[in-house]
Amino acid sequence: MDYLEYKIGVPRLILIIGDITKQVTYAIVNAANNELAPGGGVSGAIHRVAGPLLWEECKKLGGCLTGEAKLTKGYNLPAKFVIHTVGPVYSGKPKDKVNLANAYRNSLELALDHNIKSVSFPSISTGIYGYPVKEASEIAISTIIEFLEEYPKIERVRMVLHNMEDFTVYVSTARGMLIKKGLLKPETLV
Ligand code: AR6
Repeated sequence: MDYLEYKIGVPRLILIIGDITKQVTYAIVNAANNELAPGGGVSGAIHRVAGPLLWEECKKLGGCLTGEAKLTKGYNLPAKFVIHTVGPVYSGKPKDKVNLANAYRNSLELALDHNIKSVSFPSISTGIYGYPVKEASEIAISTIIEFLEEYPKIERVRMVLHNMEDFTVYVSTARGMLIKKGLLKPETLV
């Protein structure tokens, strides 16, 4: 199984194994750096598919602070917009959690402000920035669920995991949290 969908009231939280550059949602989120320069990982892949005009637009934005988010067009991507956010470089300090939660929340707020109804996230900070996947999944999933409960105008949030290992971790975190909140009955688990 490489796709799971959970209802958070009316909105859906979707966990999927895949490539963020192929997602057909209004916006995809880029795990960017403070300069919003192409870089490697997800960011490199997004810039490659979007084409050089994405970097041209990014250059004009004056960078992005850790935990904040900025919007550009999607150019040659299937997504209409890219939300660029910068996760923390993992240090093991309490501020990592705050910065990672801010990256998810500010991305969703930007989507809401622009009437963007569907968003795909990669697993921010868990690649080059070294954030342990289990810890990061708890922050990602709890922030997304809380946001969707508060703002059901966003219809779909997709977490796009790059491999089965990360997907399994995110599924286990999401199930645990949804059961605790009474949003998923243990006997309906898949
Ligand atoms: N689709 C979905 N997920 C992907 C893809 C893809 N095409 N490619 C990689 N991943 P990373 P970070 C996963 O390193 O840790 C860049 O150079 C990957 O397996 O892209 O936030 C930026 O410019 C991992 O699980 O982001 C920054 O300098 C996750 O995406 C720095 O890396 C995030 O990995 C940001 O590091």
